[in-house]
Amino acid sequence: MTTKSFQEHFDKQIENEVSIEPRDWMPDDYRKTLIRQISQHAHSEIVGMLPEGNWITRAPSLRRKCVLLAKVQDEGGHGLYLYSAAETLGISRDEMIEQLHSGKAKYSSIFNYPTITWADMGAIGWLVDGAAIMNQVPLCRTSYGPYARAMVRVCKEESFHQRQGYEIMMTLANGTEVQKKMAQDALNRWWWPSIMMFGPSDADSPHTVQSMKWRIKRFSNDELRQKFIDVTVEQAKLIGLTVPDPDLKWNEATGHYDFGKINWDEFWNVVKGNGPCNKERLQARQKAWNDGAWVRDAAVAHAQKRKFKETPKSKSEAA
Ligand code: FAQ
Repeated sequence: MTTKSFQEHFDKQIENEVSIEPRDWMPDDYRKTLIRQISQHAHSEIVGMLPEGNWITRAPSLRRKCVLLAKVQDEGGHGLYLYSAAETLGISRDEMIEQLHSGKAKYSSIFNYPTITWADMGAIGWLVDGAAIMNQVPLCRTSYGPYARAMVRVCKEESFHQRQGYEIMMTLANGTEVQKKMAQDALNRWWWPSIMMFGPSDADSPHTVQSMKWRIKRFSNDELRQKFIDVTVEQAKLIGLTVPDPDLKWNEATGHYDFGKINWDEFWNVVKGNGPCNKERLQARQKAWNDGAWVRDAAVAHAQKRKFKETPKSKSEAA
């Protein structure tokens, strides 16, 4: 087959919704885009463990502690599925980790904000996992098979995460004046960064058009952001909290909420490494990687030892 006929076959698969599998031919740029997106996604999951990990020892009850611990563990698991999905495209885990540690690879901007009160655990589950679900449910139908299949399980778990966060917010919002204030303060601080999670507006998103043609992305950044705002504003109302956007207004004609201007300078500043916690997050990841070196070395040594034991002896040795 020529490159042209490979390309035609690939285009047909995309058009007919036949998923692309690791051994299928695919254009170089499709492969590169997937490696970029899936590795960024994997990095986000494991960096995303840090802001919440900060509260495991200080959760207000044993129940809250168990739930938070399970959630943070799930995020680590999501990272593993995603690194494995990216590896099927021909990049190694070590290369991806190196790109994260050197600052070459991005991870979600949201995880560079601090978690200063217990209510932040509620806000992260409700808003950050809520935004992640909005973005990731369509990824269950993304054109690359291993990524789509990983997303099915991830989305089930994220949906539990979103509920546990909303439940924390509901409890605080129905609590004492101080607790309600704490919940409102967390919403005030996490609202805009959550809105930014969906990425730049469509006009400024260099990758959306091509990724949608390849059916990697099923919706644009702005479409998903709008869907998120429409459902989340109603959830805030239900628990008596106020979304910190004076321009937020239901638009009868469009059937959507109109919302205020997003501070894109803040977004790009955080993406470029200058957010409140970027340095701290990368240092924590580097430390975890260095501290775990002995575990990786031991696993390699063990695998080699087993392989040596299992290698069949030659005839002369056996005699
Ligand atoms: N932060 O042209 P686009 C989670 C970059 S998981 C940082 O729109 P694309 C679970 C983008 O990479 C959260 N960088 O790009 C959890 C590109 O840079 P490049 C992560 C961002 O790829 C919860 C440039 O800007 N989820 O939360 C961000 O078509 C709680 C231009 O942007 C995923 O990764 C950002 N927010 O669309 C864990 C989902 N947005 O590479 C723990 C999968 C954009 O050219 C606790 N990813 N950039 O240098 C996606 O859907 C897409 O990659 C987008 C970006 C939508 C993030």
